[in-house]
Amino acid sequence: MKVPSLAKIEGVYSMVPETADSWRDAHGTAPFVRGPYEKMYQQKPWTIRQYAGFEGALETNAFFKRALLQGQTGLSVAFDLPTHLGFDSDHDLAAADVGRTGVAIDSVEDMAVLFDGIDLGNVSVSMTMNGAVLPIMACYIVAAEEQGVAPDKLSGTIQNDILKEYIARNTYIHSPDFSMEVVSDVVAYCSEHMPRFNSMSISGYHFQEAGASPELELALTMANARAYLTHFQQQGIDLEFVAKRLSFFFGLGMSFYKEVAKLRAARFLWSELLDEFGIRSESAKRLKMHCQTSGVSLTESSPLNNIVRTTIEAMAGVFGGTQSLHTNSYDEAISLPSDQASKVALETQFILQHETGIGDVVDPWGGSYMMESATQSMIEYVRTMQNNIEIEGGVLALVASGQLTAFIHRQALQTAMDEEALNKKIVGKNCYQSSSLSPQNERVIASDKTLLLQSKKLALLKLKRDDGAVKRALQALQAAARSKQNLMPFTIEAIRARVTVGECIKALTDENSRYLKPEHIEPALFCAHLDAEMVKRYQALSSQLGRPLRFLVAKVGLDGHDRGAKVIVSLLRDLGIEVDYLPIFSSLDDIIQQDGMYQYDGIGLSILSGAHIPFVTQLTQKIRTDCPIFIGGVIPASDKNALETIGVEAVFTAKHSLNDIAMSLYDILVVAAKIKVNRFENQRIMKGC
Ligand code: MLC
Ligand code: 5AD
Repeated sequence: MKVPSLAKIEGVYSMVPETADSWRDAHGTAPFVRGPYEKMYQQKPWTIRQYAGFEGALETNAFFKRALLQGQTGLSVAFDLPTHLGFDSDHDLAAADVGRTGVAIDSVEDMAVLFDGIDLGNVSVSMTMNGAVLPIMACYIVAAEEQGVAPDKLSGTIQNDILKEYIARNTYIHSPDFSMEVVSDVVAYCSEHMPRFNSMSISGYHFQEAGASPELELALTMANARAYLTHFQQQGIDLEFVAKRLSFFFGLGMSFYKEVAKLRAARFLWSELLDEFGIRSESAKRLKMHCQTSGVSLTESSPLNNIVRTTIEAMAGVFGGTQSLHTNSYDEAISLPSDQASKVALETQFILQHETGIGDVVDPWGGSYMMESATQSMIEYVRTMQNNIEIEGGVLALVASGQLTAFIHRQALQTAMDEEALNKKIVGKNCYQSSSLSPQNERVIASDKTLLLQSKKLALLKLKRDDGAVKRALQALQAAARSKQNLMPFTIEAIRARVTVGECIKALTDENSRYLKPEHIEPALFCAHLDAEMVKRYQALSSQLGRPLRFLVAKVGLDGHDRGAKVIVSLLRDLGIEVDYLPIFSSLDDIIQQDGMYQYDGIGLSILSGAHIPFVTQLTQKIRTDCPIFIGGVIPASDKNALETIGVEAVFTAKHSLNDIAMSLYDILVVAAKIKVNRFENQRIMKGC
C-alpha cells in the first residue's frame, strides 16, 4: 500500500485554495475548522492537564495536590507498566517495573489513596489506560462511590483506545477482537451511567512518538475513529449519543505550521465523518482534543533548550485550538520529570495563558493563504490514505498484519537517516554541539521500596477480604466474558469485593489468552549515510570470521517503546550483520535460551522504562562471560558507570548518532570476534588440520 505525500509548506502563497471554503464559516459551527466553540479561550481557557504518576498512590497523590495548588486545572494519571498490562505488583513479571513509568495501582484501595483529599465531583481526571481498562475504570468508579460521588457526577476521560496500542504503544493484553468488545463495553457503560465522562480518547500522539509524520498521525487517528464508529454501530450502540463523548488526543511536534493545520483539519474530518454516519448532533460533531508536546523531539544534550522546543510546540496547540494541554518537562530524554522540570513545564502554560495574549484571538491563522492551503492538504492526505486503507481491507485487517506499524517504522527510519545526513538538523544533537552541561536534578524512582510496599498491601488486602465474595465475583466475571455480556458491571462488583486488578485480568486471560502481535522490521539503507571506511571494516571482520557477525537485539520486561530497538536492528542488518530480534515482553530466560542456540557476537538490550539496572544485573549473572552486552534507552548519565561496572560494554542513549553507535560497536565486536578467531585457529592447530 502506498502512503501519499503532503504538499510542502514553503514559499509564497498567493491565494486560498478553491476547495477550502470552510475557513469562511464562523468558529463554533460545523465543520468547526476554526474551533469547536464560538469564543474559545475568551470564554474558557484550555485545561492545563499535566500527565503524571510515579511510585505508589501516596507519592502521586502528593504530586497531584501540589500541582492543583500551583494552579493546574485538571488531572491526568500515568500508570506503571504492570498496571497497564494487568499484573499486580507482586507478580514475577512485574518486579523490575513497579512504580517506574507511572503509579502502581493494584486495587481500589490504591485508587482511593491516589485521590485522597481530591474531590472527584469537582476535578476532571484523565486516565491513560487501555489494556487493563476494565478493572482500572471500575477502581475509579468504586473509589469515587466510596468518596460519596456517584458515577453521573464524574467528569474526565478514559483513553480506552486499543487500536493504537497494537499499532504503536504496545500496552495491549488480549487479541484485537476481544479487546474491541472491551472497548465498546466501556463506551456503552459510560454513555448510560456517566454522561459527563469522555469514554474514549482516540489517540494520534503515540504514532508521532513512534516515528509518524503529523499527517500520517492524523490519517491513522481518523482511520481508527472510523473503525470504532463502525464497530459501535455493529454492536447496536446509539452513535448519536455516544459520539458526543468521544474525544481526541494529538501530539505536537516541531513542524509548527503542519501541527496547527493538523488540528484544524482534524475538526473538519470528524465533522465530515459523523455526517457520513448520519449523525445529526452538532455537539457530537464538535471535535474536542487534548494535546501533548513531543517527547521524541527533546534532546538529551543541553536539556534546557527543550523548554524552547516545548513552548513552540505548545503554541501550535493553542493556535490550533486545543481544549486541554500537557507540556513536557525539559529532562524527559533523561528520566521521568524532576520536580524542578515539572514546575517549569507547568509554568510555561501559565505564561502562555496569562502573559502573551495568544489565546485572545480565535483561530488566529484562519484566512492565512498558507494555513488554509496546509489545512486543505492535510484533509486531502487523510482522505487518500483512508481510501488506500479501505482498499487493503480496513484498519482491523492492517492492524492484524502489522502493516500500519510498518508504515510508521519506515518513517522513523527515514527520520533517522535524515538526521544522520543532516537533512534534518537538531540543535545540540547533530549540529551546534557543545560540551556545556546544563544543571540536572534527575528524579530517582524508589522502585524497590514501592514493590515492597505494594506487595505488603496486597498481602494485607487478601487477608482481610471475604474470600467467598472474591471467588463468586471472579466466576461471575468469567461467565459474563463467556456469554458476551457487558463486562463493566461485573468488574465493578469484583472491585467492590476487593478483587485486585491482576486477578480481574487473570480471570479474563483465562478465557481469552494473552496476545502477542506479529513483528516485522523494515530494511533500511543506512550505509549511504555512514562512514564508508567503517562499513568496509565491518565487511572485513565478517570475512576474517568466515561468516557474518551475529547479533541479538532484545526488548526485555514490560516496556513497549520499540522505535529505537527496531531502528538499531535495521542499522545492524544494513551493516551486514545477521540480527535476531526478541520483541517486546521478552524475558531474560528467552535471551539466555536464544544465545545458547546461536552464541551471538553481541547482545543489545533496549530499555526505556528505567528498569535497566535490575535487568542488566540479572542478565550478566546468567549469560556466558565472553558475550559483549550493550544497552540502549533512556539512561541517566549517573547510571552509566554502574552499568559498566556490572559488565555492560557500551551504553547508547538519544544523544548518539547511528555512526557513533556503529563505530563503538565495531571496536568492541572486533576484540570479541578476534578472540573467537584465535580460539578457532588454536583448535584447528590442536586438531592438526
Ligand atoms: C469549554 N467549554 C466551553 C468552552 N470551553 N463552553 C463554551 N465555550 C467554550 N469556549 C465547556 C465544555 O463544553 C465542557 O462542558 C467543559 O467546558 C469542559 O471543557 P472541555 O473542553 O471539555 O475540557 P476538558 O474537561 O479539559 O476536556 C478536554 C477533553 C478531554 C475533551 C479533550 O477528553 C480530556 O481532558 N482529555 C485529556 C486526555 C489526556 O490527558 N490524556 C493524556 C494522555 S498521555 P461539558 O458540559 O461538555 O462537560 C499519554 C502518554 C502515554 O497517553 O503514556 O503514552
Ligand atoms: N510522568 C510524566 N510524564 C510522563 N510521560 C510518560 N510517563 C510519564 C510520567 N509518569 C510523558 C513523556 C513521554 C510521553 C508519552 O508522556 O513525555 O514522552
